[in-house]
Amino acid sequence: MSNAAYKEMWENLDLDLAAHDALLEVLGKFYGDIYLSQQGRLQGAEYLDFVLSEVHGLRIKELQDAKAQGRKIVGSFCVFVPEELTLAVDAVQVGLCAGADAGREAAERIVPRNTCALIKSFVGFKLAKLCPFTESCDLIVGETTCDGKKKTYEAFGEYVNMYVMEVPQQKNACDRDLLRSEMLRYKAELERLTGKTIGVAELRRGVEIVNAKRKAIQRLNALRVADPAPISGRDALLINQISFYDDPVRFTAKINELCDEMERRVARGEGVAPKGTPRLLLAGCPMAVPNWKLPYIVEGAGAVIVGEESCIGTRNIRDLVDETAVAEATTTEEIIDALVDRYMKIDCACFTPNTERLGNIAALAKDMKAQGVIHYSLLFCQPYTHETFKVEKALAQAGLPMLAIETDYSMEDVEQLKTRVQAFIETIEQ
Ligand code: BJ8
Repeated sequence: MSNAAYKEMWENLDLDLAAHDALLEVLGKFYGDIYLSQQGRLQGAEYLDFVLSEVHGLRIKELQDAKAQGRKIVGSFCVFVPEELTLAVDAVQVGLCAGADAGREAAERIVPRNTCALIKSFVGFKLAKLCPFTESCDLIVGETTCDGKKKTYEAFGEYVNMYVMEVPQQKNACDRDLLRSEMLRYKAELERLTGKTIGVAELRRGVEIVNAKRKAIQRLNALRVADPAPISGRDALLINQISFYDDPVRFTAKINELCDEMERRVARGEGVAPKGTPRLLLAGCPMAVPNWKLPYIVEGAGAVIVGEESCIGTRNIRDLVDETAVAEATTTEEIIDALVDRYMKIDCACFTPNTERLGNIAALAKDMKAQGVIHYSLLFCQPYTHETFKVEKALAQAGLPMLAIETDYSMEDVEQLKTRVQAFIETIEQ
């Protein structure tokens, strides 16, 4: 459908139509340059192109239709918000993290300038009336992870229906208890929001859907071990990004189809870049749509990205909820225990200490046959920037070179980044 066909819907959502049109135009051009210009893409990438072209159109229409049927829309900014519970009340969960500079000035009216670009972006999108996802939400769930986010939610809560979930900062028994009680509190909040009760069957179904989604991305990542790489890092990142806002059942089916195609490609020994192309792993802060700057630079410089150690990447899909425990459970509390066990494995830099992450990055780089790691921190992101030093040391011990990059969503440093990335790739090639 054309944008004109959605105009009424966007008007009803109180978007700033002129600014929104301008945003879609820039996004379309950016997507064309970064994605459609790629050689040797999989045929299944048509799904990605379609979802992206309809990101503020058809998908928002689907959300509106779901609302008309009485379903609720829940927005989130973090992989700690358990989609399994959201699905158990037949609500729709969408990710609201944003990856563009639009709205930055508006955001700086309510959050400090030295706040990371990801936070400023979701605040700015709301204040500048640019985000139909945020406007579609009945509830927005924040979480107490980094200081930037938790203080922002206080200000953001003046504009949206906000609920904040407490996330522990350590991994002792008392922290597990805290997360468990927070899952139960979130369950009660969802039941209050929807007037539904979550029973064993509903929660099992939620786990089934989310585990299937994670398994599809695990399958995709396993295929990326092949050399030549069967998919670009850009497309793999896009798949991870889309996993946060497309319908989970449709997403899983489409990604499994794409994996079938990748399997055939691997069997033929074909890929998106010649065999022997330098292989790199990206690690660090999440890259939300349309933050494709660094992958574009890296792959434009002649390397291929074979993994993303980030929440819009492996951190969100590495661990599944234990299906045996869920099958044997007779109460919702037992299933919640299985959820807590899974969510406590998340190695976000907001934890202290966060030593598992160091081993996990080295293991992932080894599994993916990466020859180097690019550690990516957003400017003003304290948790990930702090961990840069430890990650570099751990990777050096594992014999892997690392390049540390700190950047934001602006394009001002593109040339400088290109030079640094090229030099890093040359070192690897030598
Ligand atoms: S579990 S990584 S999704 S908190 S980049 S806003 S950390 S200052 S995003 Fe995250 Fe959950 Fe952790 Fe994952 Fe703060 Fe850093 Fe900004 Fe960040």
